[in-house]
Amino acid sequence: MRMKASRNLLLCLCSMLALGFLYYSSGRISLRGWGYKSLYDKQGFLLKLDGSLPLELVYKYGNLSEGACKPGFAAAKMTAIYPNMSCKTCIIVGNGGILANKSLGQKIDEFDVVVRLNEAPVKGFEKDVGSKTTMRITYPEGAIQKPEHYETHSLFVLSAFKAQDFKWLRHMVFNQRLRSTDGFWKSVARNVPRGPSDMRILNPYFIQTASFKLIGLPHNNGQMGRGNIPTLGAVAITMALYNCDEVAVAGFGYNMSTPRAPLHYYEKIRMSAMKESWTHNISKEKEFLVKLVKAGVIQDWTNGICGAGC
Ligand SMILES: *[C@@H]1O[C@H](CO)[C@@H](O)[C@H](O)[C@H]1NC(C)=O
Ligand SMILES: *[C@@H]1O[C@H](CO)[C@@H](O)[C@H](O)[C@H]1NC(C)=O
Ligand SMILES: *[C@@H]1O[C@H](CO)[C@@H](O)[C@H](O)[C@H]1NC(C)=O
Ligand SMILES: *[C@@H]1O[C@H](CO)[C@@H](O)[C@H](O)[C@H]1NC(C)=O
Ligand SMILES: CC(=O)N[C@H]1CO[C@H](CO)[C@@H](O)[C@@H]1O
Repeated sequence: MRMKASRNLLLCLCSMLALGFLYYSSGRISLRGWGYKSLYDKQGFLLKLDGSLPLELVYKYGNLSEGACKPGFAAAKMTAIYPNMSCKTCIIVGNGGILANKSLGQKIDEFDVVVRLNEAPVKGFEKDVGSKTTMRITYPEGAIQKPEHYETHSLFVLSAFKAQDFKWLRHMVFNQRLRSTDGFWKSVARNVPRGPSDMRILNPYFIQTASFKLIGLPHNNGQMGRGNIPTLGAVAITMALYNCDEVAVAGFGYNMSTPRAPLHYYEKIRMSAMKESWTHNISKEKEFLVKLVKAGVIQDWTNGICGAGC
């Protein structure tokens, strides 16, 4: 009796193994017409690693050896248990003259979040740059100086690059007089018509990430200054890449082969007036922007980043 039982068990095990092998190999070589869906694609990569992961991660991880660190894994799993169905589109409106006379205003206003930089005006330019401003990211020297030139509703976001920028913000929040402009490289705004609840400080993480991780500027032993400060535009794009589902830009890119074209959309200064920058590395930053546009990470609505080149 015992013999028979174990022989039956063996038989059962054998057929299960055989079935298991058939199941496995049918997936492996993708035989058609077997009546069930393959676990593998035509190249033999695992298709169904984990249903709660987005397909591109499933593909990626199907190839990873066991124990390898899986980038984005925790975030993807969190999204599965804390779903957020709202999807946000953002546009960063740069200040470039390339925005002039393109009538993009209406399209810009359709974005959920419209980010503007420094003193870029809206009033009088609505047709080209839109009328909506969700947030205006600035540093003290770039902030709009005349209170009446601020739009009525927007978040005022300080991108602080140096210690005294925080002092400046404190003066703006508490409506205190600034004693001197010492430490600023240009005259700064003396009044920002925003209540404290409409003010924010941009997480410096985005400056650091833009500078060292994305653009690849030199660390200079931790000294911020010569050639390693990202432009505000690059910082804003980085912030958007971390916070938005889709990111577009407009008004980016200076074209030095058109020296007579306007530098900014709101003033008559020409491209040829642009000064060499001591702090920024424009060519290195351009490589970064071109990479983003080429890969389709961001959409460039004025086509100034690549021109005819991408
Ligand atoms: C998986 O590995 C194969 C062979 O090493 C490689 O050709 C393929 O690009 C890899 N696929 C992914 C999604 O990493
Ligand atoms: C935009 O149009 C205005 C009015 O037609 C013109 O004066 C200006 O030069 C144009 N700007 C550009 C950059 O084409
Ligand atoms: C910009 O970066 C490039 C490549 O790293 C370097 O050769 C060049 O000197 C830098 N320019 C400035 C102005 O820092
Ligand atoms: C710069 O302008 C020239 C001349 O109009 C044009 O051929 C080129 O594509 C432009 N480059 C960019 C990056 O826009
Ligand atoms: C489930 C969840 O977290 N939903 C949030 C998604 O994001 C929107 C706005 O960004 C919130 O209003 C929801 O509460």
